[in-house]
Amino acid sequence: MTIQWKKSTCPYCGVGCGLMVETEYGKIVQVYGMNSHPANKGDICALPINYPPLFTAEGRLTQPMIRRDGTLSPVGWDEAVMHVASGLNRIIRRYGPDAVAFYGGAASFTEEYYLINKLMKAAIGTNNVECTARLCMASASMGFISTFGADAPPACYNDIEEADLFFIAGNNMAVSHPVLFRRVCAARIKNKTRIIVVDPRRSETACMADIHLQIKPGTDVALNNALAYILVKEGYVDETTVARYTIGFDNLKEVLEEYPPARVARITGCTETLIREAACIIGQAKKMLTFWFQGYNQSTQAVFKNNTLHNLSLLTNNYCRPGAGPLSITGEANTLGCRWVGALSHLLPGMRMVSNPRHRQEIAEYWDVPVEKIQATPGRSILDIIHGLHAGDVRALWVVASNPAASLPHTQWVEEGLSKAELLIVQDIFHPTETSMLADVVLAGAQWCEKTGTLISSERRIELVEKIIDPPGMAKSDCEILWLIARAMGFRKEFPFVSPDDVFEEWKGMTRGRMCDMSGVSYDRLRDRIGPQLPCPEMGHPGTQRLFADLQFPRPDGRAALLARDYKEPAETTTEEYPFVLITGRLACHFNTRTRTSRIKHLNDVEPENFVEIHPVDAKNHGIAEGDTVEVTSRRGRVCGIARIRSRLLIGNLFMSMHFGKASLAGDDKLANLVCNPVYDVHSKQPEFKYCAVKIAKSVPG
Ligand SMILES: Nc1nc2c(c(=O)[nH]1)N[C@H]1C(S)=C(S)[C@@H](COP(=O)(O)OP(=O)(O)OC[C@H]3O[C@@H](n4cnc5c(=O)[nH]c(N)nc54)[C@H](O)[C@@H]3O)O[C@H]1N2
Ligand SMILES: Nc1nc2c(c(=O)[nH]1)N[C@H]1C(S)=C(S)[C@@H](COP(=O)(O)OP(=O)(O)OC[C@H]3O[C@@H](n4cnc5c(=O)[nH]c(N)nc54)[C@H](O)[C@@H]3O)O[C@H]1N2
Ligand code: SF4
Ligand SMILES: [Mo]
Repeated sequence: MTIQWKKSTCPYCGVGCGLMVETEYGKIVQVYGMNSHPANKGDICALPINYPPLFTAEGRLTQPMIRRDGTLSPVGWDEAVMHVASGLNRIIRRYGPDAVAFYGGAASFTEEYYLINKLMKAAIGTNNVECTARLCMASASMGFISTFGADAPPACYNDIEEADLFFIAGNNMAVSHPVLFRRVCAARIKNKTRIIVVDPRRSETACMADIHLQIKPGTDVALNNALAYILVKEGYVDETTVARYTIGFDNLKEVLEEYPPARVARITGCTETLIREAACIIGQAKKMLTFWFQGYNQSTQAVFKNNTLHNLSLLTNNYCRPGAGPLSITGEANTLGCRWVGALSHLLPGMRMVSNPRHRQEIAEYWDVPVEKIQATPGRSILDIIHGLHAGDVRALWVVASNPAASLPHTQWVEEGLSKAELLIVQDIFHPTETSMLADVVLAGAQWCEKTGTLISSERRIELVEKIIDPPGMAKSDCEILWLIARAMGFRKEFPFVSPDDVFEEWKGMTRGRMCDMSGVSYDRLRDRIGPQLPCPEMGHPGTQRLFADLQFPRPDGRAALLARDYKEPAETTTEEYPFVLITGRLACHFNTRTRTSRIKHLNDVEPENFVEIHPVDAKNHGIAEGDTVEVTSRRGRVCGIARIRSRLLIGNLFMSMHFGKASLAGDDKLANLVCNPVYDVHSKQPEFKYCAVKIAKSVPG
């Protein structure tokens, strides 16, 4: 047959849209939305529909490379694998296991992270395993754990059509999750579902809102507390019902006294009337569905923002019923799978924690290693890995499917750290990327449709993504590269795998009886069929649509915690010298660091260069006209962009996209992270990408 169709799942964002991939004479020619998929029902956005050029795009890695005399030169796999394995072993022998670290992207398959966890946390004996979930979902994860007792997103997409109110905070879903946003918009028209948006910009999403609370950046905790204050004072809280499934109400009430709407109006810059109106809509709603994202997660108050949002759902009994609850959408395709397989330095596979002795024991038994081999303290978070590289405590870093030189804050500091590594291994599908340019070894991976593995979407749905075509040249699947290196390091017995299916079967055993139970899942079950929502404990089990429907939470007393959280200002405040707040975020036509979307003409032509959004009043005061090149400078660096004068911003705020790095011909001064602040929320270790103090000036040519 010359033309064939194969089911797949989108490799970009965490909505997990079902796709159909068409091959003609063995080449991928088209990608469509899958009509029968429950997430997207045939819909698709601009990113995957434009994927096919990427299979033959310029810069595609087809074989490994090793740096010699300053230059990266092509080598065979045997040499590359031996070089990496002996380099890692040498560093471990000389400096101990914690001198090596791993960092990966959260679009990688769960199987890939299972292998890396086993290699690092059991075979080598370090917990230095991190992934981009740290930049993306670590705060949502800690928010769930502190309020409900487990990192278990309870709601599902079908709640969208059931809800009568959407509360969307710091989530520009019109841009970042367009397919889901179209379901939100359809529900708004069909069911008259109301929408409250909280965002310092009048974002594409805010344009659809009944109420837009255009708060000053970073003030969400104060706002959520004021909303809770009004709900309590105006009698919208049924205290007897709430007391049945929560703890902490009295303490919360006491702290809320500090947040009367008049005070919070001053903190947030929103009027008291608007805050009261929003609170009344929440109080009257029967089914409120909440969405939140990087406007919450990427801040030094991130976990508190999450907690105070969950307070609103719990106080109004908007929990675990169809249409009501927190619907936490993830960023990259497998960010939930990454969390559940333990791809962060404080986690172990199957929703376990390194600090929990019982969890360590269970994992050690399963992996047949002495329990002492698994360290009892969390490894370094990614920013702490960069600190470690600077200090010489971390000597080797292995990066797979991520581009930290472009995506971490304070680029110069990150690049200097990466350059200090004795061994920097970068496993990507393209070269050069900002990170691969600094590598000692570059490993050529296979991409989407060229390899097989599983992803878990934001509504806990597991899907199999299968290999449809061969990778180009000598490129290999990430799983194969991982097990080849593990075996070459001496761990043959622990890594006997020959296919991703073998890896899945071993990993699946670790989920038995856990909230991510996938005992009822196999590659055969997933092949050509829609995957179930987890947990799915038995083969015949249909999967689980919603969690905690019985209002029993996995906390010691079975009740969710209403947490009293105080508002604090972001880490860096504006000064006379740095009077502006810079917000960074996303565009519809680019994905993250643009290694892929910059290679797709259709997408790149829409936004070929970075820009700086500025309010008309600020532009006038600084003599800036539309289209001028402007410089944005923080205490750490300087970035340039084309001025876009937009009244959708608040006066004193600027917005830049995060996407434009150095390797993409955009120029080496266009990357927003050159100026961003490398500080994090102490509870989640997620960086504050959404707030830094800057100044602005028109560029003077020459
Ligand atoms: N097209 C496209 N889609 C993507 C991606 C992409 O790169 N391109 N990336 C994917 C990934 S990895 C992720 S994590 C998601 C991210 O998806 P989103 O979080 O929706 O995207 P962002 O643009 O980073 O930020 C969202 C909003 O937060 C607002 N914000 C900033 N500060 C604050 C604040 O203090 N409070 C509040 N309430 N809001 C604030 C910003 O103004 C912005 O509108 O998108 C995913 N989808
Ligand atoms: N200023 C600012 N910075 C941010 C953010 C922000 O809002 N503002 N958001 C943060 C967030 S939420 C995220 S998730 C991160 C994302 O940060 P990154 O993960 O660093 O960004 P990506 O561009 O998604 O990088 C993915 C890399 O994997 C490669 N790749 C793709 N598929 C494969 C594969 O199958 N195998 C291999 N081996 N490689 C592959 C791509 O070529 C690319 O180099 O950025 C963060 N940085
Ligand atoms: S919304 Fe997300 S998962 Fe769906 S097609 Fe677009 S990028 Fe892919
Ligand atoms: Mo993300």
